[in-house]
Amino acid sequence: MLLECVQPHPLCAETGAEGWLRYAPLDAAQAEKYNSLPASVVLFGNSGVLESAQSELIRGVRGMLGRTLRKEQVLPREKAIVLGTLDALHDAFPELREPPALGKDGYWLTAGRSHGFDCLIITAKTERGVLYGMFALLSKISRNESIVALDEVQQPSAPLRWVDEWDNLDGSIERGYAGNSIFFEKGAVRADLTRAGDYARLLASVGINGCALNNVNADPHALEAGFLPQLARIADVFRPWGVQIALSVDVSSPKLIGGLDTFDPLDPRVADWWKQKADEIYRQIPDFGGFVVKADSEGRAGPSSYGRTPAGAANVIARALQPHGGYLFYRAFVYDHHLDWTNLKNDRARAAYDTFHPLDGKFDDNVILQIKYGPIDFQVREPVSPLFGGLEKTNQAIELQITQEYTGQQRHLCFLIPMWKETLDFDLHANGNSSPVKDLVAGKTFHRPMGGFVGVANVGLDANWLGHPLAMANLYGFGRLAWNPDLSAQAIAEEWTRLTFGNDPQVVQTIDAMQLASWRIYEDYTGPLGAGTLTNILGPHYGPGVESSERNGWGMWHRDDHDGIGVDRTVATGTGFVGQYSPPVAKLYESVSGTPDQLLLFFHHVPYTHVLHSGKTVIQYIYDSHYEGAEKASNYVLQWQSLKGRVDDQRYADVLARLEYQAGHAIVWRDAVCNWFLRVSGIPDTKGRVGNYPGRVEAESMQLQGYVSTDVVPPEDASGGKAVTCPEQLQRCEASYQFKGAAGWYEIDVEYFDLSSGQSRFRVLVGDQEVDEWTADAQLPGMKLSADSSIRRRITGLALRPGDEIRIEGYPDGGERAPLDYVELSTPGQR
Ligand code: GCW
Repeated sequence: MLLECVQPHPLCAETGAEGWLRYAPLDAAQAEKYNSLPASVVLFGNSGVLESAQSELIRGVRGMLGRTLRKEQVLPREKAIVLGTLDALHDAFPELREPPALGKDGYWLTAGRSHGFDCLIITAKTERGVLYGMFALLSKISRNESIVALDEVQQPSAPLRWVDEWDNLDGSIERGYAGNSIFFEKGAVRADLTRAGDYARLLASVGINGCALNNVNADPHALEAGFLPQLARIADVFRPWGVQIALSVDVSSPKLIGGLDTFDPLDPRVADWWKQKADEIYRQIPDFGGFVVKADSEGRAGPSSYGRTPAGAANVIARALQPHGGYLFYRAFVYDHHLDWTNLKNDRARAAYDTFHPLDGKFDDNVILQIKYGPIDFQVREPVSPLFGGLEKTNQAIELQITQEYTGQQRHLCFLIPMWKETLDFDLHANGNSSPVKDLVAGKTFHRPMGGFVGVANVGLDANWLGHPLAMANLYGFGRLAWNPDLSAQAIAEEWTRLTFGNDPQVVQTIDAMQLASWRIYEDYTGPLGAGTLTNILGPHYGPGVESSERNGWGMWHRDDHDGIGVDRTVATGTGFVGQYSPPVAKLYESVSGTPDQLLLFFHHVPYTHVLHSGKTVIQYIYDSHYEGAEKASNYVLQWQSLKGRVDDQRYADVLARLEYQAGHAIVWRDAVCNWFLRVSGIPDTKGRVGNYPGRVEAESMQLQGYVSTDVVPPEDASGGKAVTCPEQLQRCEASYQFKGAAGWYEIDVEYFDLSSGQSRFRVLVGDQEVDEWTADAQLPGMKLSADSSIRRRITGLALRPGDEIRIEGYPDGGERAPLDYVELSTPGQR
């Protein structure tokens, strides 16, 4: 049955385009709570932001309660909802006294009386605060909370709550996993900015107040005179939602596009160029937020070309922005990617602190150092960057990554809020006392005027913004944590699920449980114990690639060899990184016994036989965690299936398909990592699983017609190190074998490779009967046979008899030669 749906409803197909702002109708019992909601809304003021607040309130109430609030110009002789700043409301409600806790961007939901009637007042010091208060009220209704006798003041923890988008002007997105840019295409700003406006609305609803539009690997053309009016169009659709736009800039722009023969930050002509450029921008975008700079990093130009410091580069640009109230975010992600890996004292983790700590106090007041949460690069587990604790006289912001670059690229479920919470709550003892990261970045610890949160979001044109329907919880959660880092991960998950899927308790409990467990599960089947990254860093940063982070200059090493694994970062015998922490923290990490198991291999090189706090050896932990993680990942499928009929069919099917894929890919990860460490360490799995796959038949060992055996590099990316491929000149190949097990019902997993260079077709036959056929058209990264492109097809409910021939036919297409890895048989419930 296909329901025609005007509004979200449990049975209607939903694309996810509304995100958490669906305003789905509440059922009668839930709606009853709001029977006494006033019928009128009065707006005091007439700015774009206030008008957004009013129209959004009307839209939300209409959606959830089926009533259209009456817009009144003046206070009516009946109850009303009132929207306006405290200043604007002063004459009508002289009794309202500004609550002491209320600051910029905060809001106050309260009650007042006018003409003897009760009013529900949404007020703030700023118009943006009124907008935020309105969204908070709608959120309460959507989550079916009471709004009786409201008297609530909420104040964001930090002034700067920004997202960065890594969009390129050609429309592609660096590390974006949900389609092309909502801002740019073919070197220009898109003609249709509807999605950009919708995005600003989503951002505003969680209190985000700034957005840098383009990739930090910045294209200087964004600053050219002809481009600025186009950017102004984006600012126009963002402005009604109180979100300032900003740009990433290349520090060499004065030379690249400015006609100067230098970009030396200390050259007065360079200073003048930046000043003229800033003035030009502000003439067209008066509320422009500022610039983001990535310099001297990963091949980007930087002040080092002239022997200048990052402070020199930052200040010259910041001074151009300062008269207009703009900010300069200077990224602390500065490191040498040509490090000598043979020198055991070299350590990329040291780079940010070594570079920026000596410059503390040298940055202007409108400069913010933007620091990734960990010292390496957005890994599934890193210790907190010591730089947060190393800046007393410099503004700082934490950079978190919403787009799941190293955490499954939105094909895997990975709710990042629990990880971010651990980071934000971590006490760096920077002031000799207590200084959790959340206070440092908000400027509270050292009384800095500015600071905050930056999330790299990378939403795209896909209808649901981030690809995986459950990944939007990370964007939502980022905004909520930036507003209030004291919220628990559980509370955030629950809010998001209720807003996104409704208030059915079974739906809420199931999705929350999946989300809350997902980071640890992802860590378990990918890279546990803080072992740097085991991800393919020389490829798409997606599947396993244990070797890829070793023996090269990128410095994301884990230093595994026959005897042990981990990077010695101690002061006593290692790289000295531990010494960048304050003494109480350094003391913890300096010793193996003080270091928590989850970070052991980040700080110490230990033998595989080292016994963890948990009582397991390192090697057995690696095996066990991968098996347990993969098993839990496959359980998501069952958990999700319990919700059939309780969430709309479209999102149900979309999530299910991704979870089924994830369950298969978790096994690819498990096998690759376990086999690697079995080979390197020579120590077998005490449970006998690694290297033994009952029911698995390698394609290369089947009877092949046309197919040829192909080595896969690195070998752990394919079962047995090999696959079969159908050679260039053939249009059809076959791999077959005889089933020798007992008669019964079976499931078959066919593991194959789906490359971006073609769309092969596969048929599976038992005897002469076709039991399945499909086209390999998944969107996976990778042009070659690898763990990045490995994927499985599960065929269930097969009655097999001894002697049956199982045959797989592959029909290659283009560069994709119908590549097959193995088939694995199991009885239902056996896995
Ligand atoms: O993690 C790395 C990414 C790069 C990115 C860089 C950065 C924009 O792989 O794609 O470049 O971080 O944060 O600058």
